[in-house]
Amino acid sequence: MKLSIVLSTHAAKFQAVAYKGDFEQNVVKIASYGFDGVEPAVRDPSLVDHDSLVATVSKHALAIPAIGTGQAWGEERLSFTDPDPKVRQQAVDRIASHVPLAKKAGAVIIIGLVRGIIQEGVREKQAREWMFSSFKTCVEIAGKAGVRIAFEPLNRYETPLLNTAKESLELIERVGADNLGLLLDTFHMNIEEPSIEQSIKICAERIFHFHVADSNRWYPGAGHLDFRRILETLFSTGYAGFVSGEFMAVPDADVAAQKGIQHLRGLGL
Ligand code: LER
Ligand code: MN
Repeated sequence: MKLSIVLSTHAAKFQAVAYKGDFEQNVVKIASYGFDGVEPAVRDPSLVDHDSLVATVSKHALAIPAIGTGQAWGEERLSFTDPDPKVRQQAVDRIASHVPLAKKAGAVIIIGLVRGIIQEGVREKQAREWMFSSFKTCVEIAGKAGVRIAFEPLNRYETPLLNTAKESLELIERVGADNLGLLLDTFHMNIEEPSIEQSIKICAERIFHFHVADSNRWYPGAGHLDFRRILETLFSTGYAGFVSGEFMAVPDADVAAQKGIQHLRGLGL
């Protein structure tokens, strides 16, 4: 099993980013714990030196399977569903600006929180239309560069828009592009899916990336999810990508990363 962990390139508010702060120092630790990759959370790619990010990660023999984009919502409130067309355009431009970095890194671009929420005074149908058209534009831009996008269903406490794997699959089918797939996250699935395993099976080859956290969003092994069953089901679909840790720094980032990898490697999958 190829394992990675989320690492922020900037200080971030989002609590489930285990690692924040000095990038290279964290990459060194992540490599020493036995991970095969890092998943950078990048708020704004124009503030990051692309060559040095990719070089720093490769220097420590790690891959970059995916790039997270949610800080653009978390820190700047950019989203596809903002009532202001300028903000919606900025959100699309921001995702488009990830394409060269993702191409250089060989990573998929994650679209999660940037879809936004249903803001006050906006009808749900309208929000869904804005979301769909922004989403389609991003997929087309990425597609031209041969970059894949992974859409992440999120639980109801973060957004009312697209909480389940099934609804997200329907969106993907409506867009109808080969470079668009799903990022499934066990934390969200534990809240929203009737059966985590069944949902993994229905998404099958559409799964482009996979996040793991336990039921309490601590490291795998700290809650009550059955990772053997979940990951056996994931691999039975033919999934050959990374399993990426996105969990809280509890009791701290280093202990969480080490305990998480110990639990997952211990499954012998
Ligand atoms: C991001 O991958 C995620 O899972 C979200 O919960 C971010 O808020
Ligand atoms: Mn996630």
